This record gives sequence, C-alpha cells and structure tokens, in this order.
Amino acid sequence: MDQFTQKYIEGFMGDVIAKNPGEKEFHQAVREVVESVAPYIIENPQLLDQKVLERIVEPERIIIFRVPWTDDRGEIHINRGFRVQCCSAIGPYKGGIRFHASVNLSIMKFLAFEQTFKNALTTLPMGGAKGGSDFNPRGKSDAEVMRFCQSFMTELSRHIGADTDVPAGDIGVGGREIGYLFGQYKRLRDEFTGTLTGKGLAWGGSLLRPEATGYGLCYFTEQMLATRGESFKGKKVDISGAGNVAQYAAQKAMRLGAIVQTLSDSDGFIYDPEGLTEEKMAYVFELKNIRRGRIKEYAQKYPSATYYPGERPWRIACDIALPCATQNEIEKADAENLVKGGCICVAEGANMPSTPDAIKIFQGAGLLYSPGKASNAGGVATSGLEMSQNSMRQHWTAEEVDTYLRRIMSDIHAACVKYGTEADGTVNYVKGANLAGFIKVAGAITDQGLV
Ligand code: NDP
Ligand code: 2IT
Repeated sequence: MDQFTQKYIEGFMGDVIAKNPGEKEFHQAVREVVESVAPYIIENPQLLDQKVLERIVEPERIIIFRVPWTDDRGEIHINRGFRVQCCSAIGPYKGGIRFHASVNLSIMKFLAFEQTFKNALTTLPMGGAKGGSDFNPRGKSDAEVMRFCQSFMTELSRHIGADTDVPAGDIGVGGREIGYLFGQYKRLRDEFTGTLTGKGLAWGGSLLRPEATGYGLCYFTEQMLATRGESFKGKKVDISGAGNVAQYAAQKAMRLGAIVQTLSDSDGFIYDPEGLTEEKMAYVFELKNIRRGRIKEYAQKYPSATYYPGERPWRIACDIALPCATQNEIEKADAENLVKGGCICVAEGANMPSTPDAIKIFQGAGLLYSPGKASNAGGVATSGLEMSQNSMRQHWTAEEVDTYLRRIMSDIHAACVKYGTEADGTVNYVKGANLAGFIKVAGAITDQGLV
C-alpha cells in the first residue's frame, strides 16, 4: 500500500476514533472496511468529494431507550434497548436484534455497519441496521422473556415497519422471542405485516429461515473449497457455538460428509472425535432449543466426547473451522493453533469472530478465509425472501427457498472472487466482500443526493 493511501486510512480512522471514543468493536469493523476500500475511493475522487465513507460511518439514526419489566417475583428491572439504523440507501433498514448482557452502543454500531455491507452483498434490496438489549435471557422463565419482549417492542414499534425497518433474530433472540415481539407489535399497530422476519411458519415465516445462516455458510464454504479442488467430504470440522447458526452449520457440514468434532458455549466446548450424527444432532436440538441446557451435557450423554470447561475449540486440530458464536472469539494464539493443526479454511458464521491479528495469521499462511459479512449472509438473505413472500402473500416450498439461498451464496462468492482476486491468483475474501458491498452502497448514496 502506498504512503498516500496509508495516510488517508490513518486520517480517516483518527476522525472516527475521536468522534466515537471507546467504541472498540466499531473502530475494528470500520478499519477493516476502510483498509479494503481506500484504494478504490482514492481512484474515484467523486467518492472523496461526496464524503461517502464519512456518511456510512455516521448512522442515519440511533435510538436508545429504557426497557422496564418485572420478573416472576415482582421485582422491577431496567434494561437498555437499542436500534441503530445505519444506512437505508438500498432498501429498508434490516438486521437482527441481540439480547445479551454484553450489548452496548459499540457492539450495536459495529453490527449495524457490518450489516449494511452484508445486505448489499445478498443482491436483495435491504439497508443495514441492528438492535438489541443488555437483557440476559439465560435462566429467565418464558413469562419473564415475554414481558421483557413486550416492553422492548412497546418502544421499538414506533421506529419500525414493513417498509421502514424490519428486525429479526440474533444472539439470544430466536423463534420464541420473535413470537413475543411480533405479537406485541401487531397488538400495538393493529396490522399484520412482515415487519419482523424469523416468524413461525403458521404466521408468515419462511421455510428454511431457521436453517439459512448455517446452511448458507456451508454452501459458501463449499464454493471456497472448490477453488482448491476440495470439499467437505471426510474433513474434520471445528464449530464454535451451539445456537442457531452453529446447529445448522453442523447439520449441513455433517450431511455433506464432514466429521463435525466440536461445539461450544460460553462455559466451554465439547470434542467428539467420532463426529456428529443425525441422532446426536437431534439430541443437540432438543438440549439447546427445548430444554435450553448447556453443551457440557452432550459429554455426559455421549462417552465418545470430552468436555473442556473454560476453553474454546480452536486447540483441536481440524481441516475447516466455522466460528459460529460471537465477535473476537478467535484471537492470535487460536489462529496460530488452527494453522499449526493443518487447517485449510476458516469461514465465519458469526459476525467478526476473528480479531485483526487472527485474520493476518490466516491470510499470511495462505488459508482460505472469509469474513462473516460474506459467508453468514444466507440468514439475512432468507429474511429478504421472507419479506418477499409476505409482500406477495405467498408461501414458497423449502426447495424453492433453498434454490434461492444456494444461488445467492454462489453470487456472493462470485462477487468476492471478482473484487478480491490478487495478482497471484489467490482470493482475498475480505477485500472482495468489502469492495463489492461498498461499491453498491456508495453508488446508491451518490445517486440519491445529500440526504
Ligand atoms: P444464539 O443465541 O442462537 O447462539 C449463540 C451461541 O454462541 C451460544 O452457544 C452462546 O453460548 C455462544 N456465545 C454467545 N456469546 C458468547 C460469548 N461472549 N462467548 C462465548 N460464546 C458465546 O445466536 P446465533 O446462533 O443466532 O448467533 C451466533 C453468531 O452468528 C452471532 O455472531 C450472530 O451475530 C451471528 N449471526 C446470526 C444470524 C442469525 O440468523 N441468527 C445471521 C448471521 C450471523 P451461551 O449460551 O453460553 O451464551
Ligand atoms: O447478523 C445477521 O445477519 C442476522 N442476525 C440476521 C439478520 C436478519 O435480518 O435476518
């Protein structure tokens, strides 16, 4: 990179850091994009003049609100709710809602920023947003979760709508929470629209939306592997997380012939060298989605598995790693372990799970590495398909949705190859995804004038 470009990046980041102090996840996400797109911006001075990047890093709107609720004993709790509406240049704001104790403004802003580029990559007309709360759903009763969701939606309902902003799930928000949120929205607005996605099948949901992020991740990974004449067949796969994305990534990878050897939660991970089977997966679905148990119970049920408390899966040698838990869950030492263990491909199911140092290790070692905004876009893409079905008042078959999902993942892969192929023929998926997403959003922003 030449000195001028380097200076532009540092100047831009200096301004972002000064204006958004302490928001380290947001700085991290912005830096990654700016490093990818700076040469393109410098070659296209109208983007500099139009301050396109400056506009994208300033969310169009941020809503922060109080969420009061009572627990089952009648005690009052106050949580903080967020909705960051980052960019509506290419469609209504779209992005998930996260309920997790760690949620803060920095995390919401990084997720909304990432979502803007991810949604552009899907080829569907969706802007970028994210929302959530520092509410911790762990250990709460259904009634407590319902009261919290109703209180959260009472405020959020003023700011969303089928043509304005369409939330969905993320960490801590699955089918149960979307149900409570949708019920309250409908009650307040007296209208049945597709304002949330991830809905139940009987009330406007799309077939395959629960599976879409994990399945899409595996479709994308297949394409990455194919560039080197490889496939999932017989490969050892490490997966982190045991939630929505991890479960369906594990199921699809297993069905494609891989040996899925790990799953995790924030307390530790399980290693099953014999790999997951359909029967073991059915147990995991029941454990996590019905009983809401912990992953260590897997090792009690299956003696072939060992539970490692307080650790992450990355010390277990594998061919393919699919991080599907949370941001910054692969640090430098984890990345070094993966490379040492012979890993050939890291495809992100979570948002920003690899730290910048970890990414450098992967890229330096010549691994196939793809950022979440490309490889996990199947979830929001299928949300887009749910919106289409709602608007048309139609319900597509699983085969129809799967065909769209495969095509979209393949188109995203093609965009990464188009914009990310380096002089030596290797594909830099970070550069490819960021540049492809940016070019689309930047074009829409300049077309629409200074708004
Ligand atoms: P879930 O809540 O269903 O599952 C999250 C999993 O990750 C749980 O096993 C959880 O363990 C673990 N986890 C969460 N936070 C931490 C943490 N701080 N440290 C270690 N483990 C943690 O969420 P999803 O599967 O929906 O989301 C997982 C990731 O995928 C997130 O990064 C999300 O943004 C991303 N994503 C989700 C999409 C979707 O459609 N749902 C779409 C695209 C990306 P525990 O139970 O201990 O908290
Ligand atoms: O990070 C993500 O892409 C999601 N949590 C899914 C968002 C959506 O609107 O389906």
